[in-house]
Amino acid sequence: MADIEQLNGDAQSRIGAAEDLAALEALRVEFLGKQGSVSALLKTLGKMTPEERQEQGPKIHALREGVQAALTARKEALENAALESQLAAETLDLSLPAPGMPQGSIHPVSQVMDELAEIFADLGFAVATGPEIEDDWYNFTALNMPESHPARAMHDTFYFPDQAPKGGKMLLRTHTSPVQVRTMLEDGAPLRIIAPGRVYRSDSDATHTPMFHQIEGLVIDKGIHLGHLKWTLETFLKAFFEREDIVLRLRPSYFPFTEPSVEVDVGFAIENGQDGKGRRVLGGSGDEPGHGWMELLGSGMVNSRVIEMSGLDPDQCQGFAFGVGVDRLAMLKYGMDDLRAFFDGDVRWLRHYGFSAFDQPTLSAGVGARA
Ligand code: 2U9
Repeated sequence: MADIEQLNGDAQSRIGAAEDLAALEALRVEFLGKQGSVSALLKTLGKMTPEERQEQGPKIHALREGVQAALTARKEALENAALESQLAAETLDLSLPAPGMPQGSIHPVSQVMDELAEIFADLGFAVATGPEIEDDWYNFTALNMPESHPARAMHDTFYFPDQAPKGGKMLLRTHTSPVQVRTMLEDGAPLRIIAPGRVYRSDSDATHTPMFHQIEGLVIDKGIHLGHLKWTLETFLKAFFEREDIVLRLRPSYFPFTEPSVEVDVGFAIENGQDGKGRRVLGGSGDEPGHGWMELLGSGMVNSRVIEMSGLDPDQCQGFAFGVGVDRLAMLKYGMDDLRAFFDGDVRWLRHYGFSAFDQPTLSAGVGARA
């Protein structure tokens, strides 16, 4: 009897203290294996008198079951602990860059698009998108450029050979303006949207690529006037270039979709034909000493015929619109000088001018802040 209790106590405490599965297996063999101490006790039952067996049998069987249960419980505990430590060691943060792998980068055009969306979201503008393959009604006619209108020649257009469903011509959009026409037809007034995206013109030299990026803005409401346009552009450009000393000059111009139309120049300081960073200034007219103007964007009050063709009443609502090349904005802000390099996919250029995925533009950190 004393043997059984002693053996049980010994087995339970050693099994409970087994440090790994190998140690536990050794204990199983020591107690329950063929030559094991518990098995040896079981064998003694055969040599006992029936009375002894009746008394000792249940105790020895209980001992064996208790040892077996302790082995099973300890095995489960050790396996769970092993799994926990494996899971902890193999933690994988999928949001981190893969170690040893080549790093991708965010293209300056994508970065500037994100910066613009952030700036205009703060001014209450929603982002609108639409198809890059358009028909000529949305791209031209609705924008006051009817068939045979000379203004159509201002855009060198890529046409498709097939006809549009309504009989017109299919084309690659030459500006993002058809997105605003579609949004006006669908949502009506009031409206405050920006339409960023790819546009296509048959044009190719150092400053023109057949595909480029535009962002256009449109505000439609009651009582909108040129003052709203000027304030919006000033606020946008100050946020984008992250400086308060931005001065604008509005010059009369002509676009078929706006009346009046204004081209907007940004003022900058010139010292000896150079800007503040020592770069030679190109295109500055320099009509004031120490100061030059750079043409940046086009804009105007939306032509009443465009408002009408977009399903709204020009006596009830007015609007302003503007358009600017995103690639050009990126070149000015981040100092690239050749537009064609934007679309070469040269990894050295991308590594140099690209952004980290962590450089998320936010107004609080400054839209151009690098992480
Ligand atoms: C609607 C009505 C009016 C958008 C406008 C411009 C002036 C403009 C150019 C800037 C450089 C194109 O990328 S660029 O070559 N854009 O000068 N865009 S007003 O006017 C609209 C748009 C939509 C319904």
